[in-house]
Amino acid sequence: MKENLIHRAIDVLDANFQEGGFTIPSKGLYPFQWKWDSGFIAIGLAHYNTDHAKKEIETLLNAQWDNGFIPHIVFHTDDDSYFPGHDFHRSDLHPLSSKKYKSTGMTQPPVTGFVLQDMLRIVEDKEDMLDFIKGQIDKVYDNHVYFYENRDPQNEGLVYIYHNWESGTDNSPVWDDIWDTMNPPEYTFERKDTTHVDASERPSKREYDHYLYIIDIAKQNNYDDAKIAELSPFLVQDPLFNAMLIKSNQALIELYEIIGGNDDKITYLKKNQERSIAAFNQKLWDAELGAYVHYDLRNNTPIRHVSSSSFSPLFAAIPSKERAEVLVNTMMERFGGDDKYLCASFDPTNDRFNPRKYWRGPVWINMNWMLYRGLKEYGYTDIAERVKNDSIELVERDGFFEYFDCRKDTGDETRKGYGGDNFSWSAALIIDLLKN
Ligand code: 2M8
Repeated sequence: MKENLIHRAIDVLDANFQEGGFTIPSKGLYPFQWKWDSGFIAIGLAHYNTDHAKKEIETLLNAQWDNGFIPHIVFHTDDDSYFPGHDFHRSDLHPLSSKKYKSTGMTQPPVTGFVLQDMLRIVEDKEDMLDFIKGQIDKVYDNHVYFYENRDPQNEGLVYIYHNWESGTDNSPVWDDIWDTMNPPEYTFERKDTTHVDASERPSKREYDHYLYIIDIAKQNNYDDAKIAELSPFLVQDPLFNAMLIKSNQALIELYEIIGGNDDKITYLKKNQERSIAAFNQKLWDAELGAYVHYDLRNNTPIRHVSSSSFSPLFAAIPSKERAEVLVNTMMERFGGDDKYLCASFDPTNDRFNPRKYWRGPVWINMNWMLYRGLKEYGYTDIAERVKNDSIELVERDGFFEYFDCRKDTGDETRKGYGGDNFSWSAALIIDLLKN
């Protein structure tokens, strides 16, 4: 069974690998290279095709801008089956954007640092991988410097995102609170996602109006970070995004220590790491909910909902042992009933929960992979095993889908997976879980 699932996962990844040396998340629905997808995909690839794993990271980092920024989508081809494409995003508006690659002007969670470390963990030929890392690591470091120097206007140690697409958890109910503060124009555009996936599983037209409006404001200011910080109606300190930065800081520190030299970089990372962890625990912890929450920097208010992002700090060793205990209890009480697979992407006890719609409730394999690792680190072996087994069971039964209904009994005779099929990070991370 295990070997068979690994083979099927490899088939998915190989079919999605493109001539240009990168892997699309899912055929039709997502036809380009996405930043955090690429990271998770490289982890899967490292188990069986080191060359492809390296290529995946290399092509992503080749699209880095001169200010250290790494975009969320790299438009390697002119495929017009995705909206909004490069002609809407117009990365050329920023004076330091890549002259070689068209991209978006927004980013995604900074996973690449810890991905490099995971690639080293996985491969047999450590020397060869370390050589590769030596050639790439400074680009990832520059990306972290970019975040600290441009995305932290109050110098708190926490970086902001200016768009829900930067969070990775695109239409989480968390953002509903922000949409309530906005009234964007009605845009006329042709959706492409709903030609690949049923509209009931995707964001609404009105939600897309909000998404496009925020980009318009950034474009009017040529994607200038200071202007965005001043003007964007969406400005959020996201626990998932900041946890990824912290996890990757730690990985970069440890990799630089193996490589030797680079003392100035290690010092810079350590200084920021300490500040970030302290600020994270101070500002994003909600004692009443017993969970980490998002902070709306534009409107100066916490967004008090529990989502799978609330648990991602476990993966980055952010909470103390005592706080981790409270956090895990919250998760088990709200998300962990016997009638459910771990872990829903949004609080099942909240009215906004929807078990089938995109980031509003379903289980996502990348979030489970991080949760599994975090729980294990803190000694919650049984719950970690449950997360791992639930992930494997869902994929085995429903297929390598993008997301899964978290209810064990859905009321339907036949279960199915949701969103895109043959989805790359579901395949990649199942390989890593099974080989673990
Ligand atoms: C989803 O996001 C894209 C926009 O970036 C979309 O809906 O069109 C999200 O799940 C995101 O986290 C993911 O990276 C991307 C590609 O898998 O799809």
